[in-house]
Amino acid sequence: MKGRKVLATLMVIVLMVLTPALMFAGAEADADADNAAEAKPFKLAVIVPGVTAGSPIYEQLVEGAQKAIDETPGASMKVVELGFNQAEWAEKMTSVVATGEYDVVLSSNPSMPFVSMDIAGQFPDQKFIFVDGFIDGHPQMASFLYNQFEQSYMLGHLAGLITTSDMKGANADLKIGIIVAQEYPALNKLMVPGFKQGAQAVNENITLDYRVVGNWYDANKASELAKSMIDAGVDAIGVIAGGAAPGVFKESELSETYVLYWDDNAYAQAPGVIAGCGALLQAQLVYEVVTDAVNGEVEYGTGTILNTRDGYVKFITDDPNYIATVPADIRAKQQELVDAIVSGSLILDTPAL
Ligand code: RBF
Repeated sequence: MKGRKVLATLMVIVLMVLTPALMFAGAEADADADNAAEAKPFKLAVIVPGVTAGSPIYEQLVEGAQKAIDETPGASMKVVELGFNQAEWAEKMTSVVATGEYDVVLSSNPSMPFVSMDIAGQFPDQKFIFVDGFIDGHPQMASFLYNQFEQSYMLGHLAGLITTSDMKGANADLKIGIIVAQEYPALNKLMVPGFKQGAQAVNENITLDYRVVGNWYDANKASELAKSMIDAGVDAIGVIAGGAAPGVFKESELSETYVLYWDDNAYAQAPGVIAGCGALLQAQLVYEVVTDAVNGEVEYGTGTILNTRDGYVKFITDDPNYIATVPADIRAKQQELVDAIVSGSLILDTPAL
């Protein structure tokens, strides 16, 4: 009996000693699993809502993401082009998210937070980052919107300077134009008003001829629209039309009129015709934000607006084609405006979307 009691006591002691150790071992195993999950290589899905080639804003999206991924050992990314049929975008995006493979889904344009809203509801663990778009307060989403009013105002200001000038091809009519691929809130509330107000800051009697292509690829249609505007007296045309833009370059070249271009340095695509380029530092922004995502430093639930003062929105004044195309006195006036916006002495807030 006594021996049994000792044995039982010993067993209790052994259990008391071992149990916490076993529990601890279990906890350690869990921690290992967590570490393994943390160590799992970062995977990014880059969703291009359209086609990459011909749209600098998308080319920069892919470039910036690739740079960040290349710098991260083991990380990888997949680029998925959604194509030009916007009715298919949500379905194509869903099939990417449904794989559950991607730590972050990255996309670019103002419609994408809304295209993704239901998908985010169905997949509550999926994180999304949107550039060139705005959504605030959604816990799965972080967004970055450029101050497109500023970019458009700077381009419109140069269009105003051109149409009131005696530059070759500029006529006495105070008419400028804008050719856009499609209408969307950021275009109607930020870009078109910015372009018009920039021009009217030069001369308040300037009028804006506004035309819509209907898609992001039809260069022939864009060319026809440009011709009809130019025939009506327009001598400076802004173009926001992705792959359709070269149609406007061609028509303006034939008629010796001028083009203003958004998003990137495109002067060399039509020297002497493209008189002004805005730029968004999308590759830089995407590089930074993907690097943050890899390091778990993105603040989801936030919407950030980036201004010219922050260095992410620009008007390009140092390109040789700009200097060759636009006379020095006009460049000086344009520089004054750009400097005022960069320094903050002229504040052009983004109107609400
Ligand atoms: N910009 C492009 O350059 N290429 C495109 O294919 C393109 N597709 C767009 C589709 C939608 C639904 C929206 C709302 C915008 C699109 N944009 C595109 C415009 C882009 O977001 C941005 O506003 C302009 O490039 C001017 O910076």
